[in-house]
Parts: sequence; structure tokens; C-alpha cells
Amino acid sequence: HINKKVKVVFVLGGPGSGKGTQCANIVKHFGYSHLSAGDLLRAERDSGSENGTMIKNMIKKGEIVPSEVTIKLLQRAMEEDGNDKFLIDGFPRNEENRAAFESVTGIEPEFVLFFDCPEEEMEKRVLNRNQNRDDDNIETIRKRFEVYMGSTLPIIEYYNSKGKVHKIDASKTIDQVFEAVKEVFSSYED
Ligand code: UP5
Ligand code: MG
Repeated sequence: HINKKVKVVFVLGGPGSGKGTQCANIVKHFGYSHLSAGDLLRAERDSGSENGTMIKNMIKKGEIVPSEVTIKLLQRAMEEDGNDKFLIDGFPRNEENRAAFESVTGIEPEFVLFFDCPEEEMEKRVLNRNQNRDDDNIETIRKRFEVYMGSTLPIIEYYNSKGKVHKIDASKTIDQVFEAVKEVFSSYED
């Protein structure tokens, strides 16, 4: 377990819903550190580590990497960063991720920020993004949506039943979405 008491907010939503974009804004206004599980996995893939090939294949297929890999990367990043509040973006993606993170770290999220966005809009955003991502092609995007609906939405539902979800209409402009996000974070400021 991480010794220091850290606050964690899970930032969830489908591919292209704007998690990364909004996290960058939240960091500037509210002093959180942003950890994108996808970015950490891509860095690990590119580092030539022994898990690299497995991560590469799973991302390419839009599948969810086993939690022990992702959790190790998240824990290391939290320790190295040293902040006491984190946005964890794009994790947990399924029940296995969720349960393992809780038991390994002992951390329960303070709340979950959920970016709700229609699939057509998310698809348009991902296809228009030019970041050279291995998984931004129509075939993988379809698979990412499928995995999101089948595995990640139930996790959002789980936290919703515990009263922890703040749902944001992510189909609006970046500025409009951030206005709604700010309201949520302001209500948690001490
Ligand atoms: N954009 C953003 N907001 C907009 C708005 N309001 N209006 C118009 N345009 C908007 O945004 C996407 C694009 O849309 C950008 O061009 C942006 O300018 C524009 P972004 O903020 O990047 O959206 P985000 O939700 O972060 O989309 P991303 O594609 O990163 O989400 P994914 O969840 O698909 O990707 P992630 O990196 O989290 O995961 C990738 C893969 O890694 C997974 O499929 C999986 O294989 C693997 N993975 C795991 O196995 N385990 C994990 O825990 C995490 C990832
Ligand atoms: Mg992202």
C-alpha cells in the first residue's frame, strides 16, 4: 500500500470522449496530477520492456491489458510524482481492474468523473485526431467501443450505485464541458 494518504479521482468515458483534454484543464485549475493509464501503457510499450509486445498487441486490438501491468505503472507514477491528489484517466476499465486496484493500493476513488458522449461524436473525434495512435483506425475503434460498452460501462454503473459518479455531457464544446467539470471539482474543494 502507498503510505501517504492520496486522493484519487477516476476519469472515465468512451474513446474520444475528451478525458485527456479535460484532465489537462483540471490539472491547471485544481492542482491534481494527471495519470493516463493509456499513456503509461504506450510509454511502457515503447520502452522495450518485456511486456512491450503484449501491450502493443492488446492496444492494437482494443483489448484491456491485465491489471497487474497497469497497476504497477500507476503505482510507480504516483510514487515518482509525489503529489497527494491524482486524476486517473482511462482506468479502471473492467471489474478485474477495479477490484485489483482497490485491493493492491487500498485506495477507493473520491469520486468518478464520467464523460458521456454519443458514439458518432466520439468516432468523429478519434478519427480526426492526428496523434499517430496504433488504435485510431476504424477497425480498432469499433472494438474499443465494444469493450467500453461491455466492460467499462458496468464499472461506471457500479460506482453510480454507490453515489460516486458525476456525469458530464461531453458532447458540448471543450469550454462548455470544462465549465461543468469545474462545478464538480469546486464542490470538493475544502
Ligand atoms: N476533443 C476533446 N474534447 C472535445 C470536445 N468537447 N469537442 C470537440 N473535440 C474534442 O480527445 C479526443 C479528440 O477529440 C482530440 O483530438 C481532442 O482535441 C478532441 P481526448 O481528450 O484525447 O479523448 P480521450 O477520452 O482521452 O480519448 P482516448 O482515445 O485517449 O480514449 P481511450 O479510452 O480510447 O484511450 P486510452 O489511451 O485510455 O486507452 C487506449 C488503449 O489502451 C485501450 O483501448 C486499451 O487497449 C489500453 N488500456 C488498457 O488496457 N488499460 C487501461 O487501463 C488503459 C488503457
Ligand atoms: Mg486519452
